Amino acid sequence: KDHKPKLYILDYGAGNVRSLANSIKKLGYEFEWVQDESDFDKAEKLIFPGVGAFAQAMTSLQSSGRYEQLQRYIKSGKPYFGICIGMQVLFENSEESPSTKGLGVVPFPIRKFSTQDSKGKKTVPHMGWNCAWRSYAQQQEGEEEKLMLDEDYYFVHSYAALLDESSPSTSKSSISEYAYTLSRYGSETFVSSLKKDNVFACQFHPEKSGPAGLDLLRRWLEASPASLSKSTAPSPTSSSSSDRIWQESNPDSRRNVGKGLTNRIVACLDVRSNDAGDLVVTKGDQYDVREKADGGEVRNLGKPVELARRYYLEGADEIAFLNITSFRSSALLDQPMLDVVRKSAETVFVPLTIGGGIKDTTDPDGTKRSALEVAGAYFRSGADKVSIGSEAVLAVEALLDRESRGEEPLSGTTGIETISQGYGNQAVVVSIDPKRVYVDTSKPNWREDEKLKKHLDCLVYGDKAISKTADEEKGLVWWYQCTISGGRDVRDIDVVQLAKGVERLGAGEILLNSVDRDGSGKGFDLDLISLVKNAVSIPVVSSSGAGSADDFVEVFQKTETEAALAAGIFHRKEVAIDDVKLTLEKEGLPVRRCEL
Ligand code: 1PR
Repeated sequence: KDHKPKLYILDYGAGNVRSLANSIKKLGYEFEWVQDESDFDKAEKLIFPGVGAFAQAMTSLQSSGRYEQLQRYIKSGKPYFGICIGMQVLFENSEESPSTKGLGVVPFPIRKFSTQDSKGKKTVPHMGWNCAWRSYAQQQEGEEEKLMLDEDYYFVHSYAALLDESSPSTSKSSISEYAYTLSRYGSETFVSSLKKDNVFACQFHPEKSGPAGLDLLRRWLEASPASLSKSTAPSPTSSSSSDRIWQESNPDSRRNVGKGLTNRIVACLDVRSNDAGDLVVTKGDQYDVREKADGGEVRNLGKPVELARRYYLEGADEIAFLNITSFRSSALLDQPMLDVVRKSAETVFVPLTIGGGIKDTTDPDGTKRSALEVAGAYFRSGADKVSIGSEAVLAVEALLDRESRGEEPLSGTTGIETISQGYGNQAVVVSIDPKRVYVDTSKPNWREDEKLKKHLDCLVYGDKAISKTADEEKGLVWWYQCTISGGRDVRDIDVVQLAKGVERLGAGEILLNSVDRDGSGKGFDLDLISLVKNAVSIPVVSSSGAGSADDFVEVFQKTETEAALAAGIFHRKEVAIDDVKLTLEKEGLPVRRCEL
């Protein structure tokens, strides 16, 4: 009775599979990694946590001989659980790589999200917490059999099984036999999970979806192979009845089904060694982290792993660690920092970002380490994304320089490029530390100033020639200058140039700080955020200056930002994460609420 089916995980070496391993261990289950063909015979259940790109996944399955082995395993009727790319490989093909064939278990294509929506520009990748509508098949299940409940799950992907009623082969009814849940991003509807006989797969990451994701994994792990392999209830075929069934599936859900992507709240931990050499969470004002009195010690607001755990339990949608003095040493020798990520990933089941020192480095013994290697060490420790700061500024300067000389702008060698190629662009965040530079408008013809002209891009806001709330008459006009090394050095490049440049290099997200607002509690710099948000199509996390829950309402109502980050108010327990979410919810702004 107590026999636990032998569980195997298929890993092809891309990205963070440690989180899945941690989730399974946390749920009290053992597993083995698939090492050779015989493991497919021994496996009584199999999970394939695909990450990265479709073509890369398929090519690696083919070159290792796993393609046929996996196909045979699925045909054998034993339970299969695919995650993200592990779901997409089941499909016919993907727009991501039209010449690469999928496993063809689901006769349906994978396509790219549109970057335009009825509201205008739409951010791709679809990154964050979104809900799933239960399908007809799911409604036929008893409470015990259900794999998913009405919760939000964490998604990060640019391609999906998109429904398109204009073609019979991509309509809702053509997929209703397979679809377990549907989700919506903007005006597009896609299959967020599927279940057909022994195959279950989800587009989101259960191992990163907090208690809801752990619950899904637990239900699948607990279910007997026989019950998981039962043939699926027949689905309605007429599109009008399936429409009704999808939409009325959750009449009394408190989760406001159909609300779409939620506004993300990120807790940020700036980490550095204090004067005694211990790694502490610190917090500065305008990047100065030392106490003003008492001998000017580094402010100590707690221990990194403990604080990360606290924020997970309090409902943070993501956690970011910034190793703020990392540029002084080699990241790979920084074992305490790798240890912080490793230990945090054991108890934190939402996405973890790690920043600081992600660049090409040389160890004291002369060994060269590429940014890709450094990032790889963090991914293997449990990070989902790496954040690149100073190096991103230098990389964009070099890109603009090559472009101005008429050369190929993309060198293919920068950390942003190599890491996004190896692990997908969703894994690469660029952290920007801009500072306002005020312009002396008392000078006649200040707009003609040669140096300033270069930054006109930044000074242009919509149809105005200056920043939105800037007051030209009072001489309050500014642009945003980029800095490196934690705000210590300024560079001659503005924030819009940088944001556009890193998007071209392959960054998947921007973490937008403000040196002026950091630690001030004055609220987010809305001008800065709109400026950057309008310049790029990738998600922007707004950071610096949060002083109250209302500041979060303001940033989500007045800008198009996808996420808002705070540090000081959370560390000092001035505002709880759930209070921020409650306040947002009251204002009709969708958020993920979870009960632990
Ligand atoms: O340049 O790639 O090694 O990365 C270094 C990273 O460390 C960058 O992401 C940079 O932003 C960060 N950093 C460097 N020095 C500091 C510092 O504070 N002295 N911190 C620093 C950045 C800003 C946010 C902060 C928000 C919210 N701090 O991390 O959490 O401003 O704060 P608030 O809510 O209290 O206002 P590289």
